[in-house]
Amino acid sequence: MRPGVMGVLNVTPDSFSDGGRYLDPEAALAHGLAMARAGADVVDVGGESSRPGAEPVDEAEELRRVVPVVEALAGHVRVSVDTTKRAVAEAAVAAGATLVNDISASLWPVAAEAGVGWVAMHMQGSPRTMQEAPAYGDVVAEVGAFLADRARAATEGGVAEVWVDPGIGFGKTAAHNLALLRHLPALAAQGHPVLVGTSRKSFLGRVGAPAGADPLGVEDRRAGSLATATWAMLAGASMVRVHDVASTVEAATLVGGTRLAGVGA
Ligand code: HH2
Repeated sequence: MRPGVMGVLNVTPDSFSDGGRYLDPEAALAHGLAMARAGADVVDVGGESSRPGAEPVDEAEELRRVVPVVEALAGHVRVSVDTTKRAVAEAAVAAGATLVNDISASLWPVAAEAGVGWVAMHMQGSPRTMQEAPAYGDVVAEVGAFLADRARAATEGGVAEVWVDPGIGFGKTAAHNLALLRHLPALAAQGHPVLVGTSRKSFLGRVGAPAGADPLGVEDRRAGSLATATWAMLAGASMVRVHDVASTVEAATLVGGTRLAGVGA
């Protein structure tokens, strides 16, 4: 079986890569359906940007952005809601979302009560300040221990489907991100399915630029996005969160094929 692909649908004016493009519900629905047609297994609907420096959005506004889009998409594809607010998670689940994608790693009680899945993501600090001075003793060990603890709490609390996500770019330097990618097999070995999101993130622009050149802009990070998504899938991620669904589905299919290669051949 191939790894899963989660398509990003930001219903926001300020997301770092697609901000403003899908704020109109009709445009959001059309893009969500297009990602489903391109093979997305999940469409992740978010109404609050979590890019570095982002300002929080109030609850009423986030509900207004997210709920109609979740409702319209839910009959067509599995929908997750990308939120840190309990009320938004509850409303999105009531509207048909079956996965709570939680960058605060705190909303498992919503998932337990509703009988839906939950993603616990690691973040150091909060989006407003997280990239000012990220620091760890051992990033791989600390992120792994945090996620194991959160996953245990959720499992004991009755959540049947628990995902863990190292939170690439969330309070992490480029070196931290690369270390987490390199050591994904250890995270996968903890026993919960792993979700990874590298798509178009700024470390790709810094690491992927030619020596001495300026960092690559968002639109020039597609190759790095696909390379790191493929790396993550080969290293044990069960799903990757991406903006460019079609190319990633193709890569996921190839990764799935290599897993079967030699079996009965
Ligand atoms: N990254 C972003 C948002 N949500 N959720 C999970 N589980 N993992 C991630 O890596 C992750 C996430 C940031 O990317 P994006 O949604 O494209 O941008 P913004 O936060 O500016 O809306």
